[in-house]
Amino acid sequence: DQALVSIAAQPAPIELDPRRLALILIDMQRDFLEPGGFGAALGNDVARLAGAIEPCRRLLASARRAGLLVMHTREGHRPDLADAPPAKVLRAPPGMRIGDPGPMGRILVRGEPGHAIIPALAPAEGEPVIDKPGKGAFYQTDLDSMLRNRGIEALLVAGVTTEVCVHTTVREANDRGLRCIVPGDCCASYFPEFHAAALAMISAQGGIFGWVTTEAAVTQALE
Ligand code: TIU
Repeated sequence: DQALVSIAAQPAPIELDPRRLALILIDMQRDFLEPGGFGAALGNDVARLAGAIEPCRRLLASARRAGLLVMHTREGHRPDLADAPPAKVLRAPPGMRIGDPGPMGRILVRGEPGHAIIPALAPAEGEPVIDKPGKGAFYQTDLDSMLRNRGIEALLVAGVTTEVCVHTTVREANDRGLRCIVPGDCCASYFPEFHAAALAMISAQGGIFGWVTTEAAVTQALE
């Protein structure tokens, strides 16, 4: 089939129909990437995530050029915090919890400046933005219906953080029968060793959760 593309990946190259492939960019929000947000409130060095921005920008451009379905997620909660589990809220110190005021507005709350996707990766008109209360993009969201309605069979999953929201989403998608391809350079973690281990876990055992690749390999395949 001439419509198929082959992406170089670990543990093996993967052949895909780009009409059934979507890109989902996970949580490239100011709350995780900039000082004063949720990521920093949890005690992390947010500068560790900056390296993923430029690869994500190139990946996004390639996906748009190839006409893929492009989706974005944002982790966050209702302003009344009714959807925020106490177990999640109480994990940060008082004054730095979800809903508390910070330099980018209330931490991890929808509609606040910190909740926004960083300007370099701003969603384009018509690209679905999925607001999710948890780590996985399928939990309490419309994502499953959106993928079914578009006949999507495979996902390029990128964003932050590798071992938390990217991994949870890959695991959820894999159990739903979707093939997941993760460009590792388009992901980042506050813990470099977790980033490396999380990618290794995906492609181990013959690709137990999916395939690991790079932005360049995806871009080349989609050209
Ligand atoms: N803390 C951390 O590494 N990640 C999150 O809390 N959320 C996402 O990964 N988006």
